[in-house]
Amino acid sequence: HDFLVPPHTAPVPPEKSPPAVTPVCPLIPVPRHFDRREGVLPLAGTFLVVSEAGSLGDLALRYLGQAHPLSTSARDLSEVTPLRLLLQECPLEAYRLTVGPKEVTFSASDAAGFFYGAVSLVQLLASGTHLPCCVIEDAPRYRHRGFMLDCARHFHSVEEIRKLLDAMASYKLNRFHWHLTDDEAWRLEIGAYPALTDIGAWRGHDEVLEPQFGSGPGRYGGYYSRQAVRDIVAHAAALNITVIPEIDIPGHSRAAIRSLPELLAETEDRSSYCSVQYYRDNVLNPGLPGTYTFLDTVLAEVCALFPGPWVHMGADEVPEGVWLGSPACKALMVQAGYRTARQLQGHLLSYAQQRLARSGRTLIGWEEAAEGCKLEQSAIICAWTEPASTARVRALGYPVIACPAPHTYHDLAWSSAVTEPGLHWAGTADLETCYRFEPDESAGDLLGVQAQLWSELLGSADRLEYMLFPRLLASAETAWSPASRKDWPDFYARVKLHQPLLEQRRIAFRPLQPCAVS
Ligand code: TNX
Repeated sequence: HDFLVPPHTAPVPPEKSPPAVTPVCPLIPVPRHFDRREGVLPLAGTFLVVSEAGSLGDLALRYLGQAHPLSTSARDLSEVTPLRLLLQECPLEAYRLTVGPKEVTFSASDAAGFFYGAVSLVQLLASGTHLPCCVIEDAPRYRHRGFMLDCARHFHSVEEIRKLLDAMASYKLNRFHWHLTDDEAWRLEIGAYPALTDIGAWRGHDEVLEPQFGSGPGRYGGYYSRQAVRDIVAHAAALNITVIPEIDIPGHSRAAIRSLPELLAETEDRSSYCSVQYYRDNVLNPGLPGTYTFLDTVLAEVCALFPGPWVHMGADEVPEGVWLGSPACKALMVQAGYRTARQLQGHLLSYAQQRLARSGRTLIGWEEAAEGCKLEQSAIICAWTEPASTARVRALGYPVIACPAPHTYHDLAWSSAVTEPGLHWAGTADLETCYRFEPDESAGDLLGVQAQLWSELLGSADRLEYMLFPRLLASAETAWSPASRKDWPDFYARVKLHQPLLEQRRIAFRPLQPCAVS
């Protein structure tokens, strides 16, 4: 797989760090307004909660309660710090947090706003026994602040995913895009098709899924049971995170095809193609009725398991040459008046879109889904190829999530040093490259920004965390903070403050490099 092989590189200059500054505000992402006031609030052992928020404060208090003891009554007022939750007109997800010399107050108008107030307060609590007096007024830049994890190429445990969800929430990310299927494996238990996980969830074990391994490294992998999915969805919901499952079709489907050959094979198909990752048998066939039965069955179970409003259907990287030698596809083309493979892909995706719409779900797709031009404009597109593609897809009329590979693919190597693990196909991405990404807003409203972690090379949790942190913090700041508040030297200094917090979370992050002045 040369896709996975790093290019030969010359010696790499030491990484640059920006000039040292002392940040005014320790928070990541940096809030819209932060006014440092005179004085400090000495923290008592317990917060005495006085709330007029009712159930809108539940998420916030549950989150806060894990960091600091809470109570709703006190015998001795000197032993508690009053914490007030006030309802106040303000935009969705926005909050105002006031740390006064005697008490903490936060106000918001929805559960998410109170939750993010609590998230900021928990970050401030990390500064020690005294909180700095301050007033914070904050609201997100984007509605969609995503993180995509590829659990297909390598299986990541439920425990690891919970840990990542916790980290996401503490940096105010709110959408977990869960890449569950790919060529290498199928990770989601589907009751109607046990073979999908009996066969498709295991790599390296035999000649069926991975003949290239020969006797191979031995069987490895795993899948998410329906109960595991429910646990993850519930854990995410408690952190104001919506889970977006991805079933990647029609390309990247080799594991499904090898697991269910009776549904998806057409022996007379003379098409010949090769995917970016060198697979020659990884694309579903839109000309076969079995493909639609498969989709109906899988999507019914997906909609039953995932309560969120979105389902991602992939649509990336369908190789050239596919379908054109398939009699079934030729028949469909004649019948529908199609002339290109793109139209066939559009046919399949719009079928999925209609199927999802009947269950009240909106389809999301990678950039290539926009190119068939068959989809209803409610479809949401993840623009991934390069920063300029965001505006291109917007111009086609679709709402867009900016996911440009050179800045938001955290599987890229940190640098071109031969010792750095990671992919190189879209360049390398140090913290500054990730941080300096600014989405192009000229083409209109953008739903948001998303970080991606593909996992071809992530065989362990340590490796995963090394690639992701602290780059995820850079993506989170771009997704939440207004462009005018972003400041690279200031961010760098705040990441320094956050390293001990990442350590406390037992995250195997890549430490900031102690190095030369720029
Ligand atoms: C491209 S981005 C892919 C993935 C790979 C990734 C590696 C996209 C929609 N497809 O299949 O894992 O590059 O960086």
